[in-house]
Amino acid sequence: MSTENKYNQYKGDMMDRRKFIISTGGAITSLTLFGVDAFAALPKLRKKSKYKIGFAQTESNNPWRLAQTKSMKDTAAEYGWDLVYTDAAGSAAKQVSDVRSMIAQKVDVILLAPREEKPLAVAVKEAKRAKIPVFLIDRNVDQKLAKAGEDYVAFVGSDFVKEGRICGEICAKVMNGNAKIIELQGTTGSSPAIDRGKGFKQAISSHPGMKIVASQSGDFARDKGRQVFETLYQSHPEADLVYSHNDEMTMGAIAALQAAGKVPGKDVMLATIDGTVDAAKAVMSGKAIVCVECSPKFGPKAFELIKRLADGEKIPTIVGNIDRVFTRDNPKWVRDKYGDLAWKAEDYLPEAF
Ligand code: GYE
Repeated sequence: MSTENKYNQYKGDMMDRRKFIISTGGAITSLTLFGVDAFAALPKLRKKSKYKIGFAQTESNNPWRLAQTKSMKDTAAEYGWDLVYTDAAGSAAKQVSDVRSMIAQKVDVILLAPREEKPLAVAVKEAKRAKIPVFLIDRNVDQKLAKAGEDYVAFVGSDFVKEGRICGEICAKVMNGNAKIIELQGTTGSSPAIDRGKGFKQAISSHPGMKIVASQSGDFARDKGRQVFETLYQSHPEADLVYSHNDEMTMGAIAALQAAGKVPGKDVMLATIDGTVDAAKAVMSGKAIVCVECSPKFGPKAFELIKRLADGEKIPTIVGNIDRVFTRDNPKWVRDKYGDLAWKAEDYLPEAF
């Protein structure tokens, strides 16, 4: 679900709940049906000169994650605040226990990048019960299980549906509405994988010639992406387009194509998301058609939000990133469609991570 739709659904759910409270006359016995917790206000943050911030990372096996961790550590150092950093090493279960240990250490705020949408909702609710405000950074949780503005302060990150849609729109145009597509999906059950898949499908739905012939998870990782692509391409040699949910898997697919004697950007086109140095170079050399940005540099934004929370400001439930669109030549049709967001990959390169 898009962040916008999630927000609308959230608003709708709140209305339904309010109606429910009114219709039951606010009877406490009925409220417990949903768990009293759901109705308690978000934890507040006391004003202090120094905080202990928990940052629960998902894994550290790709440049995106490393850049995100660096951004958090650098910003904490700048502010002079303590950072309790954990790395879930690719395990949602470990990430839940990482959050529990942060609760036990009585951190003031938790910044959580939930690896998967469902399992981490539990941890979010436990933090709320311990009266620790949580910001979800870069990935979201399932809104049926935990809600922004109610169980956690806000989701801070990109509109993944939009990222997928932009890839789909550009691919449809470049491929003249005809392509046999291999989709490399991100981590199963993660919000970017779910929403990037959705957005791309939305965009190609009006082009009957754009067909996804195979789709599988490469877990957002380079070598897994390479292996998965190799297998899918062997059974679908007719594929002429790869839509990959992140740059690392794209680099894996490029390696597999080259090993198979194919020319990326000629025999098979690629569309990718993130904005790593490697992907920017792949766009510049014509190996990939487009790279849609998804910045990992969350430190300044996250810490600013913590200050605003302590100041008693009302934080919006979604704090969105603005993602740019990188192509080799930044042609007019791309500029017409995406305006200021349309960039030449070459001009972006100095900022790439
Ligand atoms: O695109 C990917 C990373 O959650 C938005 O996770 C993030 C994604 C990012 O592993 O490279």
